Amino acid sequence: MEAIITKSTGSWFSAVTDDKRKLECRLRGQMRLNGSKSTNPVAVGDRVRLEVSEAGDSVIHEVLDRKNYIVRKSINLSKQTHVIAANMDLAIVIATIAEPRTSAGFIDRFLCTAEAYRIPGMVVFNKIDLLDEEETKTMKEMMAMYDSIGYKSIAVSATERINLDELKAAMKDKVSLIAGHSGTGKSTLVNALDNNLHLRTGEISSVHLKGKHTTTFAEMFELEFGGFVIDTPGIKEFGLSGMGDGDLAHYFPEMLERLSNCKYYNCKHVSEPGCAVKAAVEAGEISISRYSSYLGMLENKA
Ligand SMILES: Nc1nc2c(ncn2[C@@H]2O[C@H](COP(=O)(O)OP(=O)(O)OP(=O)(O)O)[C@@H](O)[C@H]2O)c(=O)[nH]1
Ligand SMILES: [Mg+2]
Ligand SMILES: [Zn+2]
Repeated sequence: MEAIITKSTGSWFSAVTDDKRKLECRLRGQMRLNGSKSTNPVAVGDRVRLEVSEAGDSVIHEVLDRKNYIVRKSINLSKQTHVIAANMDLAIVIATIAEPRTSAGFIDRFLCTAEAYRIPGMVVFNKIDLLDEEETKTMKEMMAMYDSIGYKSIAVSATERINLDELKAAMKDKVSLIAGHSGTGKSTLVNALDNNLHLRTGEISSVHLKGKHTTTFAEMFELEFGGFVIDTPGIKEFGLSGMGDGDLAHYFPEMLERLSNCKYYNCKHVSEPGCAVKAAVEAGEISISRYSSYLGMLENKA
C-alpha cells in the first residue's frame, strides 16, 4: 500500500495511508538511499510503499520519486544535505507588516527559492488586526504588486479569524509548505485553519521582536478540509542552498519574461547597456522593490 510520510524522527516515521489510516513505520533494513548525498532517505511529504511484516510492523520498502524537495546543507563540512520536505504543491510565506515586520527582501528571497525548487509561491500577510491605516495601505500595495507578477496574496488574521476561508480554498487538497520569520504566527494560523490541530505557539519576547523559534522540526499535518500543511522551523531552514548556479533572474518571473530582450546574452541586469530588465524598472513595469531584492541577492551570491 502507499502512504505519505507526515513525521520523521530518524528511525521511526509516521505515515497516513491513502485510505486515511495512521501508521508508525520503519525502514526496511538494507533499503537503498535514493539520493546518496542526503543524510535522510525519507522525509516529510515523501510518498512511500509500505508492507506489514510478519511481526505486524509497518515497513517502508520504497520511496517513490519526488516531484520536488527542499534541502538544508548539513552543518558539518561534508557535502551531505538534509531533505526537509518533499512533494509540495504550494510554498506559502507568512509575512507581517507589524510585530515583527517582514522585509520585502525576505519575501522575495522566499519566492525566488520556491521558483528554484519549482514550487508555486504565495504570500499571506497575517496579523492584519494590528495594522493602522498607513500600514494597511503599504500592505495593499505590496499585495497588488505580487498579484501582478502572478503570486497570489491573501491578507488574514489568525487570531481574529479574518479571511481564513480564502486561505483554506487556496490550500484545499494540496501539500502546502509554510515558512516565515519566527513570531509571524505560522503555528497559530495552522491551528486556526483546523480546530483539530493544536500546534505549540509562542509569545514574542519583548526584547527580541523577531521572536524565538517555537517550532523546532518540520512536521506535516493533515487538514480536515482536505490537504496537508508543513509547518517549518523558521526561515534559516529554507535557504538558497537548492538554487544551484542558474541565472538568478530566471527565478524572478517578471525578469525571466524579458531576458531575451537584453542586448547581451550574459547580461546580469546591473549596469549593462541595452538591458531590458533595467528598462522595465525605469518604465515602472518591474517594481523597484523587487529589483532591489534581486540586486541584494546577486551581491550575496557573488
Ligand atoms: N494580533 C495578532 N497576533 C497573532 C496573530 N497570529 C499570531 N499571533 C501571535 O503571534 C505570536 C507568535 O505566534 P506563533 O504562531 O507561535 O508564531 P510562529 O510563526 O509559529 O513562530 P515560530 O514557531 O517561532 O517560528 C503569538 O503570540 C500569537 O498569538 C494575529 O493574526 N493577530
Ligand atoms: Mg511555530
Ligand atoms: Zn539585462
